[in-house]
Amino acid sequence: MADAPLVYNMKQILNYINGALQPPESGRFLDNVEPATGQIYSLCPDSDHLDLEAAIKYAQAAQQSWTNTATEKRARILSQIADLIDQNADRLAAAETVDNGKPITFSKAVDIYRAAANIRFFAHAITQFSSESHSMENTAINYTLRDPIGLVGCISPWNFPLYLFTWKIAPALAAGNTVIAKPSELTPMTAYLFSELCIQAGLPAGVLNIIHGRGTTIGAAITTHPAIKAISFTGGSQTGTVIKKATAEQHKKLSLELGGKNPTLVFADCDFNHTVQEVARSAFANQEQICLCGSRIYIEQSIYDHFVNALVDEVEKLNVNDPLLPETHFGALVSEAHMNKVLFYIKLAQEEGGQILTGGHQVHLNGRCRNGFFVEPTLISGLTNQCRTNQEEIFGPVATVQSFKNEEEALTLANDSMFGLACSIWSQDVNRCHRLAKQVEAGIVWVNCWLLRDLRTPFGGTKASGLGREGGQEALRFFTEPKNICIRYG
Ligand code: TXE
Repeated sequence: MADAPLVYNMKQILNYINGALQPPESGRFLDNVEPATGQIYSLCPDSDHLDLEAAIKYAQAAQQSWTNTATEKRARILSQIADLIDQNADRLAAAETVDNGKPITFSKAVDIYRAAANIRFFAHAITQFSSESHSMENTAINYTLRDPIGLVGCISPWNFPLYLFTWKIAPALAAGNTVIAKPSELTPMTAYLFSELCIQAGLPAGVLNIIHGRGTTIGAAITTHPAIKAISFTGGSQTGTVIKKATAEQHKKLSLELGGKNPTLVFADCDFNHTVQEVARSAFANQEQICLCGSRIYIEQSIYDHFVNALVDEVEKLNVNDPLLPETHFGALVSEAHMNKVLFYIKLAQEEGGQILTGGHQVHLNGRCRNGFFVEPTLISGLTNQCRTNQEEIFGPVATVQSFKNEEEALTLANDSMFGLACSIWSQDVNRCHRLAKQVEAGIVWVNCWLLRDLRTPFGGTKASGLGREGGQEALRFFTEPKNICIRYG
């Protein structure tokens, strides 16, 4: 086992308010546990309304000046922050792996790389952001203003801590809003390190305020505060419902990126070896703690046995180990509670009639990770589509396999879900792929690929998977208010 760097041993994470790092007013902190060891390694502020009121005061004081800052200057400051992320990539990746439990190679190649890319993308996109005019010949001219909303709230989850945090705050800041952001209390570290980079980059005080703490206390306070005009949230569908209800009477603008239970449709004419590898990756990347993971795998009957055997072999190559080791493919789950939730679903799947094809157990490592939260990647067959295992989001290393006879049955199985986030289709028949992609109930469809991302595209889902879209122009339009002005002449 690697002698892991003692990253921030018992470090007190601080809030970032009015351009300064400061403890919560209450002086209360939450224990922050390293998933790979099960040990408390740092302390997260347990912020409350006193911290929120202070942040709102300073954000409002900074609002006009930030809105009036030239777009190019806002873009330049954001680009400087992105450059600092790149310069600190190794330190941020190590911190992400310690805080979340994901493999260091994944933190570096995906999380931290994408955090810088998110900021750089919106620093450029805002300089290209335009609106429209509509001419009523010889009568009037209409033009649309898209001004920043003002003070907005961004609440992000633990599965991609810095990646999804920057995915929200970048368009919000680029569009000229001031922001109050709350990362997950399970993974606060990289947002804290990010605030140090914001200070270094010269982001004006009060423009971005990062308040750490529990979702049910400070998170709820942010979503319902009347001074905060819009909320961008990523997290569980249940929490999304709570936020919708809590803000209903305020008619607050909401962007909700929620859960998923995504189908993978594998046809007999797929590129077999490539599809086996990619379906295994889409099922178990990030310990399957990705809302886009393909956890319901449907395989055409004629290749079912052959494909399932090959898939089991592929999954069994995944090395479950200390996430700080470069050779590790599969790290720890984010918390003991989440590990127990996953183990509950594995037991439930067997009670529902499922057969474990591979995995199914908690992994007990030696050395520094002996008390870590590790579960084997688990593949289960023999379940119906209607069982809880196939209907509920587990968000952990559990995927199921089922067969289908034809395209119609594949589509019916895929759409038989309360969720509608993503889907992947594996077939060389281009007409079929277009036909199915059109009919599948999802916001994102990949054909012969998975998680291939163009940041300009709309990102989000339907049904219980969310409300609205992030990404590209969608994000900039969410964080601005359209106003049509009609001027009569002649
Ligand atoms: O999410 P929560 P959790 C799913 C996944 C997971 C489940 C619960 O199924 O098992 O959600 O995960 C803050 N008002 N996804 O518990 O609770 C919270 O502090 C305001 C899918 O981590 O939704 C955190 O910052 N904020 C998702 C954030 O919301 C509240 C990724 C997410 O926490 C709040 C993560 C409240 N009442 C989980 N309650 C995806 N789509 O990728 C909590 N929070």
